Amino acid sequence: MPRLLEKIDSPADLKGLSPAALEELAAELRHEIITTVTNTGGHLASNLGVVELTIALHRVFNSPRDKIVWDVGHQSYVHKLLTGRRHEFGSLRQYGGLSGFTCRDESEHDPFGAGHASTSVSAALGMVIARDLSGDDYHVVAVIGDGAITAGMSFEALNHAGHLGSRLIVILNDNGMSISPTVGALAKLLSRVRFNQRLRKVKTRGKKIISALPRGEDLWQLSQKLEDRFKEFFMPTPIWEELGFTYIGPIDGHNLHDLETVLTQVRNSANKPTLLHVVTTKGKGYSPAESNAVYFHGVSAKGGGNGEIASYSEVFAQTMLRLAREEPRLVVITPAMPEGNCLSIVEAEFPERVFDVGICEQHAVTFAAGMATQGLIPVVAIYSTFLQRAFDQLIHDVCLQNLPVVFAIDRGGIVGDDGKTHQGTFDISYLTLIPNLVVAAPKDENELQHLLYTAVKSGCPMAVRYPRGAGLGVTLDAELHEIPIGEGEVLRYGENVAILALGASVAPSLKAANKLSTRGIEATVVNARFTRPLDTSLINELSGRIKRIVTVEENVLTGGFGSSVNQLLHESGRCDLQVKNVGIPDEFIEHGTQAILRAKYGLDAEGIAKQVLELFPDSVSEFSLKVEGKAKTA
Ligand SMILES: Cc1ncc(C[n+]2csc(CCOP(=O)(O)OP(=O)(O)O)c2C)c(N)n1
Repeated sequence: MPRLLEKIDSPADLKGLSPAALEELAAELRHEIITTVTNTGGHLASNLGVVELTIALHRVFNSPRDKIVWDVGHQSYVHKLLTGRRHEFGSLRQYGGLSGFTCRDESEHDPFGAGHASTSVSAALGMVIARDLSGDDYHVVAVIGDGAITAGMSFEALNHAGHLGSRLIVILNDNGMSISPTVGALAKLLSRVRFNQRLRKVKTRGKKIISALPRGEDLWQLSQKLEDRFKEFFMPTPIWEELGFTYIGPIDGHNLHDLETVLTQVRNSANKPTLLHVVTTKGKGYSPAESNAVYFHGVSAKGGGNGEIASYSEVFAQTMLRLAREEPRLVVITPAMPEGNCLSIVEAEFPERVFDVGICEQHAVTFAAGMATQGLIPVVAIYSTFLQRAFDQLIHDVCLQNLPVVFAIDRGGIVGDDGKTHQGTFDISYLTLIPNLVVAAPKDENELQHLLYTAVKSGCPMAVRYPRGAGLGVTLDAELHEIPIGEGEVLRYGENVAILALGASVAPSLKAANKLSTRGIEATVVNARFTRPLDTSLINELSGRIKRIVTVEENVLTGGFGSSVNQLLHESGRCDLQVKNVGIPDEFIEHGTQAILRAKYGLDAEGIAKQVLELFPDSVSEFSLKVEGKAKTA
């Protein structure tokens, strides 16, 4: 029998379905998501938790006229399946396929693109004001999780929305989880509501009142009645109401009938900011994900990863554990990413020295700065893309005061399947311009541990940036040692060209040099290690003897490592050189595997060799023929 899903080409096709058909559709959606995402990789548990909520939203509201703004966008797969993208769903997160997040270019049903958390209420409020100024009357609904709502930006937006008093609907999708259990006082408050037995009784009585209401009764009056009657039980109400919102809930996010009833009421009667508290189960309907929502928050693509070789994140965590044993002042801070940073081993031994601060990157950095003023040695474990959020905190709170905070920057460079919103291709640029900050990138996982050790010992602000994924499989030294700050190393000698490579680009540059050697071109390869300060004496010495210089980095060329080298060469008056900068062009990088993207941007060995060869015009055509020939036989 054909699936119901086959007939859903737009949200309009949902409207005539019976309750039984909707239940059937919910099951089909879950099945589709489980089978696809276990293959493509992606955010599994979060999507399974919002199946009924998404169906109800699309039945009650009229997208794209009404705007549904998904926070983060990682839970938008059901929305994608219901808004005309089901045929392409198998291409989720694949190169050239659907994005794993909401994306304005992808569909008119995605009024706001996302990937980073906690933007939905601000964006939705902006739409509300645009609507009101233009005299229109569509609805704007922000859907935000209990993790994302803890961020400062969400509170700034809620505060402003309450102040403006305009008609905005915020749905709090409360599953008690961020990636790990949500942290903080608000999370505690919400969990009291979810689990308070007395409140459950109140909910049952409240439901009876709702069903007894005459049709069309004003929702505001309804919530007043409930509030008057059971005020002492509605613990979270004061918070939202003090912020200027009408609070409704909590309601069961897997009961389609209740969801539709309440959403319809909200749609018809809300005339000010309204927060609807919906309780869902992360991973709903797939028992492995329900029982381990942390593990199933994001699953890897089939065949992805290299289980044998330790990842950079694992080596980071092992090093932290080792250093924490020796150095009692060391503390580690993570903004809601303890799993991604593999911090469980450190937390298990030093629970009082690992701080998950929630999705609060700005707070994480200034919190660390405060710790450093009192003699602690804070290590902020953070993804490159999320540190962008805390740029001013880096400058104003850490570097301006020259405080010894260590930044362990994971997922630097091309990250792959998460795409445009998550590529770590800007950090070298935004870090290099900050006075006092040392910026380093290891050539492999062994050097990572030494650079982390160096950073902890350094007594100054220092960032160590490393890539996503498995290391190179090199042996990890038993003893840690400091690496002199600002010192690069020459890994290979050759007189025709000097390749100065940073971090993850060192290994492919060495391979490229070997390829070039077969063409009679001998390259010096330098592991730059530091992009701030640069190894000026080494670069000046090399540029004095070698007339062709190539820089390689997985970062945008603007303001990157190559740009710093150019500046140095310019300042040193080396205008007689041929210089080429290899890196990311001035654009946002799509999703796709790291291998595909590195090949596309010429950052693998083949691509680097090809670009170096452009400095040797006489050899180019012969070399390209060779590369093409290889590709054909491969
Ligand atoms: C600024 C930022 N920091 C961290 C993340 C990584 N991240 C993606 S989803 C997520 C958890 C979101 O939790 P919640 O909002 O409760 O949604 P749920 O997955 O539980 O439905 C986190 C921390 C991010 N996307 N953006």
